Amino acid sequence: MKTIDLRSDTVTRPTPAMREAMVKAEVGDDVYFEDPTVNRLQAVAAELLGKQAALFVPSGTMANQAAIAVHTRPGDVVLAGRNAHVLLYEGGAASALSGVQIKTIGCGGLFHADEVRAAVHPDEQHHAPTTLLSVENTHNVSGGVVFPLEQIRAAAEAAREHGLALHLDGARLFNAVVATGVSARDWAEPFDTIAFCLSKGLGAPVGSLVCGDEATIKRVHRMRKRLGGGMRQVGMLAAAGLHALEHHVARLADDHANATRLAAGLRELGFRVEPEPQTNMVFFHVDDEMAFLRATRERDLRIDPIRAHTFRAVTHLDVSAEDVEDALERIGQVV
Ligand code: TLP
Repeated sequence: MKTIDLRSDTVTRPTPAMREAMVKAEVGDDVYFEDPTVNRLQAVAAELLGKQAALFVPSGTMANQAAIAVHTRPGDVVLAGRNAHVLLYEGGAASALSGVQIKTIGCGGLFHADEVRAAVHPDEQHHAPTTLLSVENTHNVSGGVVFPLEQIRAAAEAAREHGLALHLDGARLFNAVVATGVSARDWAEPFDTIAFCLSKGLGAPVGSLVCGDEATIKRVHRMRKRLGGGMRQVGMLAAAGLHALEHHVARLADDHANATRLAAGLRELGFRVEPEPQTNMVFFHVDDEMAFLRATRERDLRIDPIRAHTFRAVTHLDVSAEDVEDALERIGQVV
């Protein structure tokens, strides 16, 4: 039986065409700025997002944390949506490495401008300075929901009124692009820095980019070195990223259609699916998590719980429409 892995879109393996691009990549020592493929990827990413510069980093976590480090000083407060990845899933890096406190606002990962205004501490000695607003789009733990653009713009305006810097955790930015038709450039416009991942739905084996203006990216570059993320002949990985940006963006629509189909099928089987999938994630309620986990694993179906009684199924490059039907059949045997 074929294993169907819906745990995350991080599990994708490079396609034969991507592997070929990787093998053929021209390389050099990137710490000396001499890797032509990395340089090309960074130029393409900066152009796509409408920013002056971009930096290739090993992971989404390093992208976010290097950006947080350059926008803040120890003791500062960073505002972020509830259950933000930067708070929950990055090993405590924001407090351990940057010494900042993350204060969550809003509901379901989203928030409004007035919630930003209300959360900023007064500029007074008792309070820690609030210096950064971090937005996650699409929002992972809320079910891959898209943060509406107008709401981002209003929140960004509120943040600017108080002198906050703005960071976008756009690990799955291109899912938002494909789901809405809004360009990456438009999504990126309100932000000083944007992190996006090549290694999720885009299907590259590794890598993320941080985009922003020249001066900020120069500081992120120094931070990458400090974090041990200075890499050498990584053109082979950058080639995978270039291939992903060229060939794997439009096809994210297939993942979204597969998620919609999976949600419908789960409902037919009696599961409560919430929220309605907007991108490539399906969250559904299960009473007995352990029994469901065991029974699905026995059928070579991998889906993990994301919190009590809630499973997250993520569609991606290595899951076809047939696999979704197959997965539903296996789940049907379980219930
Ligand atoms: N998310 C992973 C796990 O860490 C939970 C996943 O399977 O979804 N921002 C967001 C919104 C993310 O979802 C992730 C990864 C990251 C940042 C971090 O990326 P990596 O794993 O490359 O450090």
